Amino acid sequence: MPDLATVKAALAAQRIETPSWAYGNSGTRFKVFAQPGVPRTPREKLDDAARVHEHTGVAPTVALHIPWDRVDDYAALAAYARERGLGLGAINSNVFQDDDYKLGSVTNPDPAVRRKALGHLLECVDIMDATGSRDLKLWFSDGTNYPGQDDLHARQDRLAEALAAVYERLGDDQRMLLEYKFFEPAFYATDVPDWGTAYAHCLKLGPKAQVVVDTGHHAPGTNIEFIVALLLRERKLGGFDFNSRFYADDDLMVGAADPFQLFRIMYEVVRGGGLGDEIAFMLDQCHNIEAKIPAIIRSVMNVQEATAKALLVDAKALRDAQLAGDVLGANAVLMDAFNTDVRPLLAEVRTEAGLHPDPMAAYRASGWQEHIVADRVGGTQAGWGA
Ligand code: LRH
Ligand code: MN
Ligand code: MN
Repeated sequence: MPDLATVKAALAAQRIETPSWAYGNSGTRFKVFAQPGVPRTPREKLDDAARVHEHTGVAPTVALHIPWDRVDDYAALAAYARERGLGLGAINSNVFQDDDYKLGSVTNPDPAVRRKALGHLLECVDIMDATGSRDLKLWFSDGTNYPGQDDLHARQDRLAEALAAVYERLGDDQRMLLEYKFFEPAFYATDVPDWGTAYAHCLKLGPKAQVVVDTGHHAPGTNIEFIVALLLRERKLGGFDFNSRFYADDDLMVGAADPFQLFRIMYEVVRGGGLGDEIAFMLDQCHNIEAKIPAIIRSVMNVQEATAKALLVDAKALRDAQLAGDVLGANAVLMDAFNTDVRPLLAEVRTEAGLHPDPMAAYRASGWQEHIVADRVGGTQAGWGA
């Protein structure tokens, strides 16, 4: 059996980054349901993120989305975060919201639009310099809706050119994480639709270019843990955008739709030695109908629970069964870990770290929700799904 002290140490050391946009109002293209007390500024988003970290102890960084979190002084924002025990995490670029990007951003047939998009990506690296962020997250909505609309081959060339320019601009300690998504908003062909495309570009670029796996960005039935295992083996897994899905890019709470899948993913992370700092474990979610801060706390806990179960897999018993060709025995080892109730173990880890054993209860008792509802009027939209 795995050594319990080692398991606990790994759980205590785990870090999960929360996204600034999950704190703001969001919705679908049909309706944004405004909630009372949501943040009106990036600073207020950090105030809320500080609560998540205070109660979970494992969420010390916040990802920003530019321009949703545009401020005049990013170094001052980073200092504000630090004063609250937080750091600023990945900078998420946004080249999907301008009219100019109707036919694409960095793959647009018009060189002027491509220059504008590249300018934004380079500006994001400037912001990273100011915030001290390590990772630039790149997601391109670029693609085409109709066969023949544009040259698929040429679009890859344009993409490669832009990525190379961004790569060139990165500092020694900075990385770019290339995210893929199989469809939406483009419906015929997306320019970075899958891990293979992202991997091919990252491989050519070099070690500072890594693939990010957004769990909601795959076709139904895709074996995501296989992708994770493969990228880890190739040392090309840069991070996760965690969320869960029933149908497409649903952005629901991670581990809510399919906790077994999350466990299988985390098992491959553990098996591949990926539970350290090199991989960014980020949430990328929107809480449209549920209360935001508790939903983020719940999401962090879901990742912790999946991780705890993955750490509890008896590696030796599993290997013995695998080598003996014991199909049912090997499967049983994995299922035993998955079926373990790890909540008491996590409660213990929290208590040992000086935290309340139940972060949800601690948040409810803290009075923060009542405070923000009374204090904040006119919360802002996340910028997403408007
Ligand atoms: C795209 C995506 C990407 C964006 C975020 C808001 O669907 O996953 O990561 O930056 O949503
Ligand atoms: Mn994402
Ligand atoms: Mn998404």
